[in-house]
Amino acid sequence: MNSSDQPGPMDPSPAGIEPSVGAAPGKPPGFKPYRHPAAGWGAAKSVTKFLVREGEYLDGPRAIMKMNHEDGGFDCPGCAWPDDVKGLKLDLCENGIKHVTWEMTRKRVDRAFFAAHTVTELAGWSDFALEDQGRLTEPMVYDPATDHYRPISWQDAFELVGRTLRGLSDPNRAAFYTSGRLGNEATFLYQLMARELGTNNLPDCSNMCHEASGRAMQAALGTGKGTVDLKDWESADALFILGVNAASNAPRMLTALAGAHKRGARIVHVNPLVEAAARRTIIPHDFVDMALNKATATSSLNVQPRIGGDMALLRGMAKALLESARTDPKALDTLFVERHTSGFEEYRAVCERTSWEEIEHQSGVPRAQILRAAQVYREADRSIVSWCLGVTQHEHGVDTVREIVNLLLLRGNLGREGAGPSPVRGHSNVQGNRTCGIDHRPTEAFLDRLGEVCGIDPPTAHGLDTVATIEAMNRGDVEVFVGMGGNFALAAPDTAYTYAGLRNCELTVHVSTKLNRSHLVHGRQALILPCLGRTEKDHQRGGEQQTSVEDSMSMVHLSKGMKRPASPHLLSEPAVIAGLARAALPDSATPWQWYVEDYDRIRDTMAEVLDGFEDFNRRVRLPLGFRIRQPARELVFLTPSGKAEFSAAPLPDVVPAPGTLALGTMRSHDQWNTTIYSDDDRYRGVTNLRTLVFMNRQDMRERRLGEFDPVDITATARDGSTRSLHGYLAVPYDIPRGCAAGYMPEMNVLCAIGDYSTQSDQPIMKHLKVTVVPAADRREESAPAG
Ligand SMILES: Nc1nc2c(c(=O)[nH]1)N[C@H]1C(S)=C(S)[C@@H](COP(=O)(O)OP(=O)(O)OC[C@H]3O[C@@H](n4cnc5c(=O)[nH]c(N)nc54)[C@H](O)[C@@H]3O)O[C@H]1N2
Ligand SMILES: Nc1nc2c(c(=O)[nH]1)N[C@H]1C(S)=C(S)[C@@H](COP(=O)(O)OP(=O)(O)OC[C@H]3O[C@@H](n4cnc5c(=O)[nH]c(N)nc54)[C@H](O)[C@@H]3O)O[C@H]1N2
Ligand SMILES: [Mo]
Repeated sequence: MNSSDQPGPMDPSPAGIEPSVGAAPGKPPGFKPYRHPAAGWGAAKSVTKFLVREGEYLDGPRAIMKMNHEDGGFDCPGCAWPDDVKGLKLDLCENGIKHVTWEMTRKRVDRAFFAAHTVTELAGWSDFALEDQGRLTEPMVYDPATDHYRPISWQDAFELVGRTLRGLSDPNRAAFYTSGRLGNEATFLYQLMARELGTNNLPDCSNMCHEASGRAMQAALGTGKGTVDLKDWESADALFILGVNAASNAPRMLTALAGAHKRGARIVHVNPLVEAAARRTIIPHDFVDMALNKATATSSLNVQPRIGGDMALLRGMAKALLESARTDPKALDTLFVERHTSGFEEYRAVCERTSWEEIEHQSGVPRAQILRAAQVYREADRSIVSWCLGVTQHEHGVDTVREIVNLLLLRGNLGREGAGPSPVRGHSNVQGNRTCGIDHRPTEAFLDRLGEVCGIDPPTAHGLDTVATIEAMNRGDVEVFVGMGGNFALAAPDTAYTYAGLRNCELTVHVSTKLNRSHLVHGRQALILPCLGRTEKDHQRGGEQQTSVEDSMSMVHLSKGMKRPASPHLLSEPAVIAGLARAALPDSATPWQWYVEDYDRIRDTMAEVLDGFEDFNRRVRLPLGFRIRQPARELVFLTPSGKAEFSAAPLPDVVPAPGTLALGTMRSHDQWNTTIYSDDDRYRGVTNLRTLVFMNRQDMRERRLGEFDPVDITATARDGSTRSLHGYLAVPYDIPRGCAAGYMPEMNVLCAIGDYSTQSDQPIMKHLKVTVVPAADRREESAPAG
């Protein structure tokens, strides 16, 4: 626990940005390398502490027994890792439990709370303190006269939104954001509402997350998704895990890694940091191992490239493979390459042209180690490459994911058991959101089907993504912002600029479960619309409803809440959307209310619009749901050539200029995106500290920095503008020279709005160009923000 649960005055940084949580005064920060296995008793202890703090030690475990069940349970909102197909019903993790308990808290934010605190006062609270107030209970509207949120009826709230939307000169002056929690049925209604209004302005958290993966795989394989499932994970001979902190962010992957190790598969982790999942683990539901405190290794080889060095490393592995093919006829799957791919010769040529010197320099990995990784790959019959944000949130994220695919194609690691690309998606339904229509660049085929089935005339012009929405709000081109979940103000890059954009809106609307920063950084008019969480019963006219979600491996299944709603005034997300739509589109022929009475009706329409959703209502009720057809898995490539496409991009220059560092922003173990549970980061050995920067010891020595010395961090954007954070503490860490790391969302202050990838439009959140200097060197004129 930390003192940030004590509301305290903000410390306005030069950019006027409130810090999130910092070291607890009176509680000195700690740093001691973590030497225990991941998960195991450390996780069990942490869960117990958390349940006690939240007062949920009775209901918490009961809910957890219901989570991720084959039928009747709700889908864990913690991450998008799939449920075990072999009927193992209790593949739980510490962070999933924390996430669920956080939603189920007994604490409430009611009208008395809002009457007692002005918005200006709340803006001075830490983000932890805001969410820690508990669940929102009724719709609230901002009253500028008193600077308080006050209650408003649902009807009046809908009418306010409807009126404002109807008053816009152009529907493209509104933007509809989605955070990846939203169930499929609500997602479908949401995009239908936006398109019936006449806009494709559907920014989503994917724009900051896996956009690069989707674009790369679409171009290479004709599908935006991974092609493997858990069964494949269980039969792979080699697993390559790039740029993911699995023990914290996809903890159930530990089960797959431990299982792989036990059956003799090899596991290569590629990460500038050696994260906990790259060492060893004790799986909590493995009772024998728990009792004996017996850890299983989860890594055969750890490779630490520089930040952004993955593409060069992958290129090196491919080059090594092509070189060994001269003497080893089995190194390449030539038959597969001939039959199923196009562009191989160009790719071979680019690999030959790329020198080992360049590969070593750009990856930061010695050739001998690249050869070892290549050997693991060459010796495996079946390989899976898995990745997350360490690969995507870069300028060249698309090229890097394509290089992953290139490498897989060379050995025919596609379309057969135990092999293929496997991106680890983020939010529990972010993949389902895209499948069900949240896309600012929808295909014509999708729009045609939608228009035909739903009797609307959808707009064809592409809409705004996250970055473009922020820019448009600042220009005054977007006047209404609707956030369907999430915490846009903090999750988005360039905090000061994003705040200014939201404040420049005529109306901001947030559909949320908990109070967060985005409610306080608001437009001239503002609404907070509280909704049911995934753990709660959703009762509609047609009885109790279930919603469907899609996991990282394209399995679609139902989720059913079992808790009594946090307040009788909450509406489900589909009901909120239907209310908004009816108010905004009074002449709509869409049967909004009828849909909400029984979600089977929404699913019937979805079955007609969405590819792979035929017979949706029946198939989603099968014990584990159903898997969306994956043409690439069947070696059917919906690409222009009808084949899997190699790409032959040159290596980008990712080496930091002298005196600068490449800084990656990431999550701690004790947070869920913008929700911070505590100031600890157990697996990295940190206690009571979030305002830190991990640095290589030599980089620290060069700057005459010792452990916990305060520093100023200044990022220089592409346009030359600078943004700074002051008083962060330097922490020596096993990270390559020239690299640094720290926590999101606080470090979004440093991430310029213009610094997004030209390949994916994703903000480059893992590759900020910074200087770090002792805080004493602070110069007065530093850092005007964007
Ligand atoms: N408990 C918990 N679970 C979560 C979340 C959460 O916040 N908390 N968030 C969810 C969401 S939305 C997402 S998208 C995922 C995010 O899951 P992750 O991708 O694990 O998220 P990050 O914490 O950003 O960590 C990125 C990892 O990339 C590494 N990295 C940084 N730069 C590079 C690089 O250049 N190359 C390589 N190879 N690695 C690099 C970092 O060291 C770190 O290990 O997790 C999901 N699950
Ligand atoms: N610098 C930096 N910034 C990043 C990242 C990074 O790695 N570095 N990662 C990016 C990534 S991968 C992502 S996905 C985004 C995340 O961005 P978002 O999805 O916008 O943020 P979250 O923190 O997940 O949203 C938390 C809020 O969601 C609401 N909520 C929770 N459950 C529900 C629910 O069931 N329904 C509704 N309606 N609301 C609910 C609660 O009010 C809570 O406050 O952040 C991005 N930002
Ligand atoms: Mo994400």
